Amino acid sequence: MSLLALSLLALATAPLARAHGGLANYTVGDPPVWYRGYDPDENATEQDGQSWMVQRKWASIDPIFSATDPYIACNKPGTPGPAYIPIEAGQNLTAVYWYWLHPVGPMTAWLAACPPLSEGGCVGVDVNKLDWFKIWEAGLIPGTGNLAEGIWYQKQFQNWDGSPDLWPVTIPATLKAGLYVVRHEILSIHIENKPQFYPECAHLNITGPGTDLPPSSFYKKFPGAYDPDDPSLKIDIYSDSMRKTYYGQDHPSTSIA
Ligand SMILES: [Cu+2]
Repeated sequence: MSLLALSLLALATAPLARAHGGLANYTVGDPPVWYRGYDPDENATEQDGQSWMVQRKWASIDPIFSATDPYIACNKPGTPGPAYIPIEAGQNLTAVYWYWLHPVGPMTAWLAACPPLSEGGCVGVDVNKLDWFKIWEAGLIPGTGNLAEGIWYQKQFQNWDGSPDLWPVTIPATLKAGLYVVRHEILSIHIENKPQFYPECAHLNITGPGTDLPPSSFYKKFPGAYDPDDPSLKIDIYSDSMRKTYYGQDHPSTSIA
């Protein structure tokens, strides 16, 4: 690892004793309505099975290191709560992180349709069998520099003034109404050849007049969406060749706007 990499790591980890981070809350609308997520640092018995729980349980802030790990879908253990965030197609769903440390790697947001409530809704689904489609992505911000020294969205969305880090994603305006699992993923690639996946999932009740779903060619499984040998996962961004180029990840955006 280069000196630059080491100094970036030191910068990123020095201010906080706790490492990593995660998706703590969601907001909808303006003024925002807040929805509490799961908090691995809080007492599990006060959260498990609670009627208000919209997020799938993630018991640890630690990353998932393998693209083939079944928990890459909705983190571990990924058990569902019974509640849904109500949101209209075309509105923003904002993911709230109380802090985020890592600076480099892409961020993506995905949806997967669930059966109707009468058939179990999103509570009854196997998240490894869902058809996921990507609705949002951001990586290195164009014009800010190369992989190592440029500014990634993952770094740009951080606030170090005590305010939360906000990640707004628009629900596609013409999306078919119904129940969905939303999956936010931060992929951190600051460590050579050791990608870190940070996924969290929640349940949405999306309303609106839309009827669209993307064509099935956009659907991906988790695991399955990523090839562990993909050069964008097995990567040393601090290497000399990577300072100049980047192999983009092969997971295309959906066609619905
Ligand atoms: Cu971390």
